[in-house]
Amino acid sequence: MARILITSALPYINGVKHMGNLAGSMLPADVYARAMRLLGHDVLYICATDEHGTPAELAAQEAGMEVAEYCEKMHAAQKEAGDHYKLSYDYFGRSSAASNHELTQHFAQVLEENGLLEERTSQQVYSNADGRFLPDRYVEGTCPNCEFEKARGDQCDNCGKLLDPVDLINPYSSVSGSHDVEVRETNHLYLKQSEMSDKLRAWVDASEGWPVLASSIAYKWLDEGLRDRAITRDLKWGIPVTDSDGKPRAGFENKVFYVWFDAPVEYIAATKDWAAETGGDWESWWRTDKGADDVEYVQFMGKDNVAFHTLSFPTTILGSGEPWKLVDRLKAFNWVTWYGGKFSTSQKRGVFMDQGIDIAPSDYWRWHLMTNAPESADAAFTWEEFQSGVNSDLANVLGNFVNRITSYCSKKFDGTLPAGGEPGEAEAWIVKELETRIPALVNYYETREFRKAMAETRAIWASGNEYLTQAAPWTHYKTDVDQAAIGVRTGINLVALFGIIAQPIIPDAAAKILGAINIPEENRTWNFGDVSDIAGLIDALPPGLPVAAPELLFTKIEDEDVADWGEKFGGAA
Ligand code: B3M
Ligand code: ZN
Repeated sequence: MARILITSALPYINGVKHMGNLAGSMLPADVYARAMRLLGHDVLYICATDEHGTPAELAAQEAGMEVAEYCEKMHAAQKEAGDHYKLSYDYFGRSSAASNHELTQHFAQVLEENGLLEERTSQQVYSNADGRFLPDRYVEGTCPNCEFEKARGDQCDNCGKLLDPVDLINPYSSVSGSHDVEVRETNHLYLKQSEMSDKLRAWVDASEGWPVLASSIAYKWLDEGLRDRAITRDLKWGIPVTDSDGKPRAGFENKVFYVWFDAPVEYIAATKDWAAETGGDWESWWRTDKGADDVEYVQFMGKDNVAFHTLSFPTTILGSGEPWKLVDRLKAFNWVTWYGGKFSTSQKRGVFMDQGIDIAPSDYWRWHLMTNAPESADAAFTWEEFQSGVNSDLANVLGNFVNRITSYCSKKFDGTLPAGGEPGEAEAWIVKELETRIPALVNYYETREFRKAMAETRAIWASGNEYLTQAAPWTHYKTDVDQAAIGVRTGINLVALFGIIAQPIIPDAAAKILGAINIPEENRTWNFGDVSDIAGLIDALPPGLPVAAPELLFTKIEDEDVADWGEKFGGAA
């Protein structure tokens, strides 16, 4: 039994996330957490809302709310959305929590003591109309390179050149549109990442089990040379910059820490809050001097977050000189696209988590998004594939199997698991099938290869239908009830097995299946025992066990549904 700490990238606070966000961090983390729990590991799955930064302030302003009030409301909305999709967080925290203020300020302090922070002056665009300094991407103007008139301060979308907002010609605020902007000097704390680069490279070199997507991003940044970066911002909402005595730092009274400095620290702070609520021992998960040595820490995230998790946050951790746990395994995802394009709220393209749940049960989304996980490349969502995956895999393969054999058992064997009969050729076939497939399935989960884990799951379900074709209890029933009995008994044992392996992906349907055949909670774990005894596994249930057909498991998605959804949420153009 291992101790596994799991975090998924913190969803940003400014709105309920779309299906692509769900697929690229929270959902796979949840599926992994569930599988590892079933395998008997001690799992802690932590997530939180990421609540600071300019976009939060602007979203609150647009909603006509105080930012604190807005964040509270959106945190609740995101928590609810997560519940709808059965995300089994052990704790869902908030980066604005007191614990994170304290810990973020602590990290800044030790970094400063270690000589890794420095105050530097820079020039930044200030908008008089908005009464705020503007982050680079909120300044627009004419590109000095190509004369495109709507270039953003960080980059020109027309010619692609990376820009500095102070170089824009005729700059204006994209928040208010006001041209009443000026360049002002401002002081910030810089984290000297450049000085940490050898240490970081050594750590990346020593890492194991990162997908190429993650390590190649880390090396790209290391090879280009790490730049020192400002970890403070001229904003009101955020974590105040303090001195060692806890008082506001002189000259930083109107500044806060940069959102990407405090957000990853929230992984730790949320664990502290989890511990305060549950009596758990947070240090045993995070401090290598307090027992976290034997913890395997796995992070899930989209590819745009990789640099922050492989370089920035590790700079904070390593730079602190304190014995904090660093990530061991990092699972990064590409994008889910909407028919090959971008999700867009304003253009009504794509489905967001709060809408999805009114369209289809969470199991359908979970199955579809995991079978199409954007692991090795971007993956396009289409309603057509959503329909075909649900209909063929869930309804036809799994649903049909379960329904066929449980109904037959109800009808011909009074709804009790029959005794009698001897295993024959068909049973030998399914045993052989499962002897390779079950270990493969477990292995894919352990290595977080989700598409393969899903494909293996589907193949195991499909082997059940093949088994029934071979065993054909309905044919034998008339002449040899015992021969029929072994087919039904094996079939019902397979129903149990199929429900048990379905749990991480489609927990609701799995619970219905396992409930209908009365599998006690304690027998639903992945204690598959010795795979050399698959024969025992498929004859484990006690004869006499009451068996019923579950209520309807999966309703098929009709073509009209697809047409209707395409109209409402965008689809094939
Ligand atoms: N909030 C993800 C994003 O908004 C970001 C993740 C933080 S993880 C510490 O792109
Ligand atoms: Zn340009």
